[in-house]
Amino acid sequence: MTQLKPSAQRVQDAIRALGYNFTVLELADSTRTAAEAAAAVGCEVAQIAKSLVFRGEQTGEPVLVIAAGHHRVNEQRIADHLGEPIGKANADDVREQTGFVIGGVPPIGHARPLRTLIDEDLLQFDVIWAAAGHPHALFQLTPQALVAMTGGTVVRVV
Ligand code: 5CA
Repeated sequence: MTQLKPSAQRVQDAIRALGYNFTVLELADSTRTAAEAAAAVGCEVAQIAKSLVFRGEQTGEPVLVIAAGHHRVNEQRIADHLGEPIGKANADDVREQTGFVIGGVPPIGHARPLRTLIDEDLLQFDVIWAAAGHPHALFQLTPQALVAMTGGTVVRVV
């Protein structure tokens, strides 16, 4: 088996450390966007668990929203869950908070623990796919494992 890039290996290690055996795949095709990721593995865009970082405008606290690939997250809904207005994190914030670059941000294995909200629509699928550290890396998992691994709260995001 070929060696994973270091950022993908970090995700693979984090998966194992959490007690799961999902396998990180590095693909020739780009998986930078949800649409590209879905095309690369042959699933519905809705089965791509995309990781979006926001921050509370009052507390500055980051929050990770893991949304179904076809959804545009309603920031007001997230604000309602958190009890403060939120804004989208910029690329530098994303990197600082997660340790990964946009297009490869995984749901786990971050630089620091992140409060996590999970799109309820991901739970309808048997399997879903998430980014695994860089824009050509993904892993397949179950929605139940996503919830358990992240300790996230399942909410409506649209
Ligand atoms: N690897 C794919 C599928 S999992 C992926 O990571 N897709 S994603 O949608 O989760 O990541 C891209 C997301 O990063 C976009 O949906 C967008 O919310 C966010 N993003 C893209 N560009 C920026 C930017 N310049 N600043 C802040 N966030 C951005």
